[in-house]
Amino acid sequence: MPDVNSTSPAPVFGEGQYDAIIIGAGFAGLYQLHCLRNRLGLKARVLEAADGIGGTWYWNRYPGARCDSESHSYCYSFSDELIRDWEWSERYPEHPEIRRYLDFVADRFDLKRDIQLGTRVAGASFDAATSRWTVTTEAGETFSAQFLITAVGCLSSANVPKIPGLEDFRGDWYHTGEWPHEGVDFAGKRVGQIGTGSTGIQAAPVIASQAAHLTVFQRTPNYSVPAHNAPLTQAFKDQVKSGYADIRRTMHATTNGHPFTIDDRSVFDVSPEERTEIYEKAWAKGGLQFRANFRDITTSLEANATAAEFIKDKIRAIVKDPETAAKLADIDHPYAAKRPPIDSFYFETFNRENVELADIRADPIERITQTGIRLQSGKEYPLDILVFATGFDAMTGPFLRMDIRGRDGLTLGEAWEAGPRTYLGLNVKGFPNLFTITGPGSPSVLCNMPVPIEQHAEWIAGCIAHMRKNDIATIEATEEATEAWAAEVNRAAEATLLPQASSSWYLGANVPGKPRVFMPYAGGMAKYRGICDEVAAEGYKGFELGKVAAHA
Ligand code: NA7
Repeated sequence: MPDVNSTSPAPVFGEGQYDAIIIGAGFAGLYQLHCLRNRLGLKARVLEAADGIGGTWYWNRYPGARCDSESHSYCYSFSDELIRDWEWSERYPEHPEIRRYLDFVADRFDLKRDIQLGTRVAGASFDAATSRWTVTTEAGETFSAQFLITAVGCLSSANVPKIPGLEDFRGDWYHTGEWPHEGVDFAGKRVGQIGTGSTGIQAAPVIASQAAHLTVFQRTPNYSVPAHNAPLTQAFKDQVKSGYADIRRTMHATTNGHPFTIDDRSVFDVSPEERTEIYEKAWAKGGLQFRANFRDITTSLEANATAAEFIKDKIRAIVKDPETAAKLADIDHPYAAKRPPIDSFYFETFNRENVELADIRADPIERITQTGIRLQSGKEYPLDILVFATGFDAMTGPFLRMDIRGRDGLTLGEAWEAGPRTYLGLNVKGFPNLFTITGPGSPSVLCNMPVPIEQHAEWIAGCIAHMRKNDIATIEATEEATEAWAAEVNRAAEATLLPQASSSWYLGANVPGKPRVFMPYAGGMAKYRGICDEVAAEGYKGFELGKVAAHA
């Protein structure tokens, strides 16, 4: 890792003048502020649209919202003191506990005084004459900074599909990613939930337990493996604290940044009986580890089919009504080619008297009416509440809703017209001194998020330290490096089954009109970290470094 401790004298500032503006106060923004201010001594400010810190966990408060990564790995790993002093209560942390954790971190490192809440960034433009960014907020405030760092998250721009008639609906409707803080009272209500991704699969069992009736509108059936969430035992908590160095090492050495390794065996190295036994054990254990039982589940269709069939059999065994079971198990993509959900009694929920599955792939929604949803067949579902668990304009959405302009007024929207183009998912050609934490083209969403976030924040801090030390004013990806990285991102995706899920948000396919480009880097976190380190060690190869005085 580059040295983040070397500093050069900080420049003198006027009002609104900063070394760095960081957009977003989730996991990424908080740690980036810590790296830049507490370690490098820079003047940095975080601008956050929400009225509280927490990023995705500030917004996602829907029933059942919890992380799919295990709590002992869904946290910062840079500080042994944090590991020592924080205690998670459950195997998978629920949203309020994650917010409490981030609050604890922010207080521990005295971050809040440099975080400006309730401040939505409207746009930013780069001035080549001064090598600085001017950042404007929706309220009309202006900030100037040498570096602009986006910590905007990958899944923060809610996707409410344009289904005709929503404006006529007389009931209440909500998107899971913008859930009211006071909660929603489902008691006695007829609820319709559109969407069966990770969110819908978490929400449905909880909504069903509270509402009079729930209809789940399913377009694409999905795999899910039990989470087996439970309170953590004291023995486990002690083991995590005493063995954290090993856990961190594993998270840094694995493809997905999780605290478990992928078995080196092929599906076909074992007999069918032994394989079933392995899958049964994995099912009983639960969690995202299911796909790590064999090395080829995510790369070979034949290998994948064995896991897929196992899960489909489980669905058919759990769900009592054969017709509903058939609809739930009629899955059209390889297991884990879309983000694999984990659940707490999702399939069991369809055995409840008050739950119904509507197959909107067979019979699509025609429109939303004043009183509910009408399908093309004419079938009507009367509803009091409509829940959109319809996901996000992933990865590029949070960027493109801001007006970001680089050299010569080039907008990010223009630069990404045919899909996002970045170098390492860290910078965009034409946008000097813009750093994009977990940006498109980096491993990001394919990983346990704190791991890629820490790696990016540290790399960016190291890069800025290098620039300060060597009197470098600007850094910008070259066209050649951008082109080569796009080829590497494609190559890495093609080596997996990931591009084979045609409706996946990894491809931008969930948002009509969005360019279909496989966005995250699928080459693995450990490999990616090595590439970034090498780029830094070789004097930031692939970047053009400009020597113009930056902070006049
Ligand atoms: P996802 O995974 O994008 O799931 C969204 C769901 O909503 C999915 O089932 C979609 O079906 C469905 N959807 C989206 N638009 C429509 C329309 N127009 N009509 C019917 N159904 C629709 O989002 P999640 O919030 O569940 O998960 C996002 C990530 O957050 C998750 O992976 C974790 O990383 C955390 P489709 O598959 O497009 O047919």
